[in-house]
Amino acid sequence: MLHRLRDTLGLRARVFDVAADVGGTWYWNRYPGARCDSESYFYSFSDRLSDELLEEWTWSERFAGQPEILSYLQHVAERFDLYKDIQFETEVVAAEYDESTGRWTVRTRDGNEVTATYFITAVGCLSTTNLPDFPGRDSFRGRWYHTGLWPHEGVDFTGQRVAVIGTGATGVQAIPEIAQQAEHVHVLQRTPNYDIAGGNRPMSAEDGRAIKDNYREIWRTTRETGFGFPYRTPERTALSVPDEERQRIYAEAWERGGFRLGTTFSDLLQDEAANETAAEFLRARIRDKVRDPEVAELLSPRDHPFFTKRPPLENGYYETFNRENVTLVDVREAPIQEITETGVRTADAEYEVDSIVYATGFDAMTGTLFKLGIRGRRGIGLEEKWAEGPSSYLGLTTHGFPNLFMITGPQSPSVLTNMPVAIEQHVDWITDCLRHLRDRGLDTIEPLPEAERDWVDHHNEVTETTLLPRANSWWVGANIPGKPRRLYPYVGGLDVYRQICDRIAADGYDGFALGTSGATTTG
Ligand code: NA7
Repeated sequence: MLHRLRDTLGLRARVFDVAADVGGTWYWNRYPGARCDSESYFYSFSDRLSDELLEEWTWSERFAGQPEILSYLQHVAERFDLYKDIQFETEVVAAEYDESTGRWTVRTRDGNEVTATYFITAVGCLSTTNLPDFPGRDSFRGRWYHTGLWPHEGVDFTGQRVAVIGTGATGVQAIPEIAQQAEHVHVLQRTPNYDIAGGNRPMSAEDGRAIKDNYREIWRTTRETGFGFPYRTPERTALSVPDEERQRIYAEAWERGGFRLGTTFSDLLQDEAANETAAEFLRARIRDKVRDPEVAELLSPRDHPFFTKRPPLENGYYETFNRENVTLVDVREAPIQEITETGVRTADAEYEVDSIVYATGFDAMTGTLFKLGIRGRRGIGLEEKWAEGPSSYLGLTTHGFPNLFMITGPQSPSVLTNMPVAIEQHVDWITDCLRHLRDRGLDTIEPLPEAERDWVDHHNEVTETTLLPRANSWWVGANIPGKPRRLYPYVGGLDVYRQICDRIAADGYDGFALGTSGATTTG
């Protein structure tokens, strides 16, 4: 976005980041095993940014680890001379729209402020950590860590007894690594997930070359698919093929690794019976890998359909439970009651440990937006407007907050897709929009209330055609006490979404009021 604003549009732009360097998620999440669940070659900037960058950067693994992604992002920031316009270690604490001037005033924790015509949030979807408020949490005398705020110097668990709370995508990556060091690991699981085989491996020179030679086609496909992946979901439905054929299709997707399993049939997210065939395939893989049948059963999800919570990718996770030094603890049956000075007390036992790792996730999608202290017309706060849940136009803009753009905001496809493709789509759309305004001597854009209502209605209708509302996932805000239960990302598909956004732009920003700081017209 900075590159586009500054180098494409010639605008003056300033980026604020609370971190000390670029990287976002890949700056903060330095826990052992941190790795991307999208394949490296399409979890990166596309040919929209630079063919040269694609040619010169070579990924070492099929799924890149955190250090490599961070290096990549640092490389990009240097290559495009971005550092000079990014102000690090600077937390935005307020962003207020002044109706009399039509400008935003952004205040930072260190007491400085800047004013701007446009205010764009690029805060990621998973950047405010969720630390459950267990009684006694602060009394623990050992060390504790949240995976999303991991110490930069790393942590040595050698000889330690460790409790890991949480078995989402993060816990599933960290647990096998911690188990290799620690004397004993207690894995405190509330909900088992359908973990898919990751199939990570080094990238060979031939793999790398083949990908580079095919990049044009790869990126084109990512822009034409619902999940932003370079592979398409076939039209076939799960129950339209005989069981044997279905098993073969699942097994082949499983062998290839990654999210392909979720794109084997077109109706897995809509049809419960179809979904159950994939769910049972995955439960059988757990039984294959875990020696103790009781542990295997405890690791097998029964309470929610496949892919209604984000399935983690696993590389050795299930086998970890065959180790002598790893114990699975069911904290659904016997919930965590308190953190004591020496460990964790559940309803039926006490676990004495030296360290606690909270792999307990994030206040997703709205948590960080609310922390920015955004106020629009009449001083109304975004948090106040969204007290019952987000209301946006395209997940990009919201009425009452002129000239605010939210990259991968709630009600946009964002976390239900391959993020870089979703981010680039938003960045392109915002860039085109600002150019449109400038070319017409305009400088104000705000969605109309009725357009916003229609978008929210459409978002809700699409949501209801899927199984996603069934699960207590962070996608619906269920992980944060008191958070309105809504599907936060848009599930209509990035391809469909892109077409809608393009049509709105082509129609002169249909559903928006456009104007100058003095006056507005309806687009
Ligand atoms: P997730 O997916 O939100 O996982 C958090 C885990 O922590 C999950 O297993 C939760 O159980 C568990 N949790 C949270 N609060 C509690 C309490 N109070 N007691 C017991 N267990 C708890 O976060 P991740 O960091 O793993 O992944 C986030 C995303 O990052 C991931 O989806 C990818 O998109 C990348 P629950 O399932 O709620 O019962």
